[in-house]
Amino acid sequence: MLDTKIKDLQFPRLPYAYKDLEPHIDARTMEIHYTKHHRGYFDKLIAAIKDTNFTGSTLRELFNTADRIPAAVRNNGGGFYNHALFWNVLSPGVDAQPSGKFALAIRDAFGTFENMQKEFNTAAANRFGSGWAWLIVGADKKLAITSSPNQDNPWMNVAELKGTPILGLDVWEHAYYLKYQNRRPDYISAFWNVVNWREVEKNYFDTTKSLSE
Ligand code: MN3
Repeated sequence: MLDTKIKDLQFPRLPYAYKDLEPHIDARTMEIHYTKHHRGYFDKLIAAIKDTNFTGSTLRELFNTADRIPAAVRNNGGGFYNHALFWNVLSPGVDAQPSGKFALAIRDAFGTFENMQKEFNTAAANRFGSGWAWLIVGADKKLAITSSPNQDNPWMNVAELKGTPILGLDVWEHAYYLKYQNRRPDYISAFWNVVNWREVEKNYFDTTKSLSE
């Protein structure tokens, strides 16, 4: 997706039904989030690049120049990418936990799996206003936690900590307000019940492999 020309991007299918993440994330929130918010970022991105030089650009190129592109391109480009990643790292009926080399990499960076979750929870809870929390792979191939405001992400040249996001959590109120109202910490704890570790692990291996090439 990062290296596809923006004019060729497709709006992705949701890999499960709206109700499948209940009770942790409710069906109504999923439906609005996917069909209105995510779809909105996609449609506005396409509208924002129409008849500009950006039609032949990729998301990677936009993110590398995030501080120099129009706000509508940065915000909607980030919003499109971030949600596509987010849907894919969620899954109903998760049983798998991180294993093998990925579990070792978590221990190497954070001491324990629980410490990693704690650090992630703090990043997600303390992000003021709207934004995202991330588990990323740095250029040194080490795992780290960060967060970003609005629809920014760790690919962007403006990121506090740059890297490849392999797990993300949307902490915009639209992601949780219907079910959790102001209780963002409850939404964050519920999120861990629906993380698709197989997909996160795949993202980790794809990233470390491409950093070795
Ligand atoms: Mn959202």
